[in-house]
Order: sequence, then structure tokens, then C-alpha cells
Amino acid sequence: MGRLIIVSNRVPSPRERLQPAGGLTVGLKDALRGGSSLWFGWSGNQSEFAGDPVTGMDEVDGVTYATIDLTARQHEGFYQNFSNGILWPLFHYRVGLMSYSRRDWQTYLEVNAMFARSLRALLQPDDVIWVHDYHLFPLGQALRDLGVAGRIGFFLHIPVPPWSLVRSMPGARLLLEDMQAYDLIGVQTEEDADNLNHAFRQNGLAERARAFPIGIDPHEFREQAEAGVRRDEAERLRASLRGTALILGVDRLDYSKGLPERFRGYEAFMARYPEHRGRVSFLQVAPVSRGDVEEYRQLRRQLDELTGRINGAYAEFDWTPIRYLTRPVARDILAGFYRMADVALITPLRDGMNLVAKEYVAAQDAADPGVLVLSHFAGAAPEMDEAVLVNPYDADEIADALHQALTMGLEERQRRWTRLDEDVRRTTAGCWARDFLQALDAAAPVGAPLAGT
Ligand code: GDG
Repeated sequence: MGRLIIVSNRVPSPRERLQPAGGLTVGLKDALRGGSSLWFGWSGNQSEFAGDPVTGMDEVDGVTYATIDLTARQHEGFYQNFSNGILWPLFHYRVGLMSYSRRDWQTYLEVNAMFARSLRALLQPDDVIWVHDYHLFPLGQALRDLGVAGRIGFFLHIPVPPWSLVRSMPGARLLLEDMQAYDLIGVQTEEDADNLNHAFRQNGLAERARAFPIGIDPHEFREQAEAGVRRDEAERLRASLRGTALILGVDRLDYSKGLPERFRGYEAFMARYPEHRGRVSFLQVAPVSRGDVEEYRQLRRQLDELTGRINGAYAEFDWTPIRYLTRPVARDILAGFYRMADVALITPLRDGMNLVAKEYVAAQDAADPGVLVLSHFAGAAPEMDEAVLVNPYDADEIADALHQALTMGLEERQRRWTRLDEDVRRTTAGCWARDFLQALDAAAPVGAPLAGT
């Protein structure tokens, strides 16, 4: 097998390169370690002369990281407007938040073609290419147009809604046609695979989607959590809780994560279960992301208001119901917080997978595990049916689930957690990458010339 070429919109920054963190980096660690490989994508920088040439090259542990810059215009049209303002809401079932413009669509195609040209110059004939996520749907076809004939796979990290919804985006059919250039398309769940294959069928195209649910590195995360609870910050959190039970939420500040609905669920919990007032603390860590997009600014204002209202209504002079942080928390400290939490409250309205749910399970102490409250609409839900599953749109259901979780006996907590933990340990990030790459290797090639022609 040739080199493995990973392509994603963002390439891990130099610090992350030394210290793998996110799901993608962790999942690819083993695959990348196997031999010489290349990770290609946007540097995160904007520069005026951006164009085809690679502007950044770095090598760490046998992996070459090659990056290109975007101009301010490309950044706006390709990244902010089209990827995050159209594709992200649409694929999270929020057509109403989608703001389409033909100019952004053109910039999206232009940047994908630029990615293809820059990458083409770095390729060798037997390279295996693995493209990631919605920013780069058309990249496979753009590479085929430049004569790349080897294996090209694609993995989509976000959900796939039914074709009846996807088709509200002008150009949706063209995207599907471009995706035929991939030998294999991986998505998170069976439902996503069914929806995408149905969309292909409706358009007379070949079905290429299969489910490959992404995982974490549970062993590494457990170690981080065990070390995390011994840190200063964990000690400070414990002291500040003064014996109250800890409910934890961890999400990028994104409208797909159902944060206002979650806060209203907690408000209903305060109203309907007064016996828990003063006995629980809800800590929501929600680092700001895409802060320059209007929908995200609005969400932030909404959460500021809700937090103020709930704390105003229920706080005592010596107790605060909600602690809400929009700053990121360092990963090893966060892992400690997961281990300390009695309940994880994870209620996305839609989520490709949701790795926080898996991290929470991996972080628990087997002798006294916490309870996972999880939305039906997380990609993780079908695998994690021993969680307390909720409909995030129903504040009363969230309230009931919190009460159930906080009063659950040790035996039931252990029984549920053991099953969840088995699953998290079976479907790791390493397995995910290995399974996908094996299936890509075995898939009928699109790029090779047809036999007999
Ligand atoms: C996309 C899909 C899919 C969060 N806050 C902090 C922090 N985090 C870490 C978590 C977790 C990661 O970020 C978030 O992963 P998720 O999977 O929950 O969500 P997305 O970022 O939306 O990821 C998603 C994923 O891709 C993989 O395919 O599961 O559905 O949307 O690892 O722990 N990390 C640190 N500080 C924080 O404050 N250090």
C-alpha cells in the first residue's frame, strides 16, 4: 500500500501535532504512524497572495504536514458562508438557518479546485487519499479531473438528513454527482448511510455510503481522567461544590448542541423537583466557536439571558444553580471534571456522533460511575442505549431524566455503565480508521480504467 494522504479543512496546529487531541487526530494516529504519510489542508491563515503553492511544510514523527493559505475573500465565501452558513445548518436539519448565495457556492468550488491543484503537486501514483468532511465534498472529483486515478475515500463527520431536505440547497444534485468520484464514503450511522444512499438512488447515482461510527482512544482518556482528578483545578472544583452533585455539559458553543433547550430542561428540573435545589450544580463548558457568524452571536446572547434568568430565579446567596463558561478548559483538566461529574448532560438537537458522550464513559470510576443523559439525536445514541435517552425538545423529559440520574442506585449505574464502557472500548478511534481504510482498499475502484477498455 502507498502513502496515506489525509485531507481536511484544518490541519492540526504545530502544538496539536506533538500532542494528539481531537477525535480525528486520535483516530488517525495509528494509521499515520504506519509509514510515511501526509496531512494536507488549510493553515488557518489568511494571506493576500494565497493560491496554489503550499506555504507551510512541517514534519513530525514521520508525518508531513502541508498547508495552504486562503485569501480573505476565500475564507469568507468558502469557509464562513458556504461551509458554516449553508452546509452546516442544512446537514443538521436546520434549513431555516441556511443562507444561500450563488457567489459563495462558486467560491466553495474554486477553493476545492485550488486544494486539488496544490495537493496534486505533492502526490505519488500509489498514494491512498482520505478526504474529511463537508468543506471538501467536491475535492474527489476535482482530483479526478486532474488525472488522479488511485484510491480516494471520504468521511463525513456530520449527519445526513433525508434527500427531501438536502435538495432545498441549490446545487445539491451537483454535490452528489461530484461525490461519485470517491471509491467509498463513510458516515457516522446507519441512518446517515440510508439517507445518503437514498439521495444517490433518487438521482440515478451509485450508492457508495457505509456507516463507520467514529470512536475515541478510551485507554488514553481514562489515564488523563485519573491524572486529571488529582490536579489543582479538580481540587478547587471539588471544594467549590461543597458536597453538591455535579451535572456537566461540554460542547462547542453551537446551535446544533441544543444548549438553550438544555438550560430550559434544567430550569424545569429546578421548578418541578425542588428537593434538588441547593443540592446540585450544573457546570456547562461551552467554548465559543465560529464567533464571527451571526447565528452564533445570537445563540450566545440567548444563553447569557437564560443563565441570568435561571440563576436569578433559583440562586441562594451561597449557591449558584448554573456555572457557564465560554472559555475552553485544558483537555487534561476537562478529563478530570468528566470523572468527577455525577451526570453528563448531552442533549444535541442533531450531532454526527458526539465524542463527549464516549469520553464521559471512558473517564468514569468503575466503583462509582456517573450517569450519561443523552439525546436520541446524537449519532452516538444507537450504540449507547444504556444511557438515559431523552428528546432534547422536551424540557420536562430532561427534568425527569436528571431526577432519574441523580437518584439512581449504585447497582443500576454500574450495570448501565459497564455495558456502555464495553462498547466504547470495542469501537475505538483506531478501529474506526482501520476499518475504513480496509474497506477503502477492498472497494471497487472508481478511478482505475475499466477492465477491457
Ligand atoms: C464533529 C461532529 C463528531 C469540547 N470543549 C472543550 C474540548 N472539547 C472537546 C471534547 C471533544 C471535542 O472537543 C468535541 O467533539 P464532539 O464530537 O462532541 O463535537 P464536534 O466538535 O462538533 O465534532 C461530531 C466529531 O466531529 C467527530 O467525528 O462526533 O458529531 O460535529 O473531544 O472533549 N476540549 C478542550 N477544552 C474544551 O473546553 N480541551
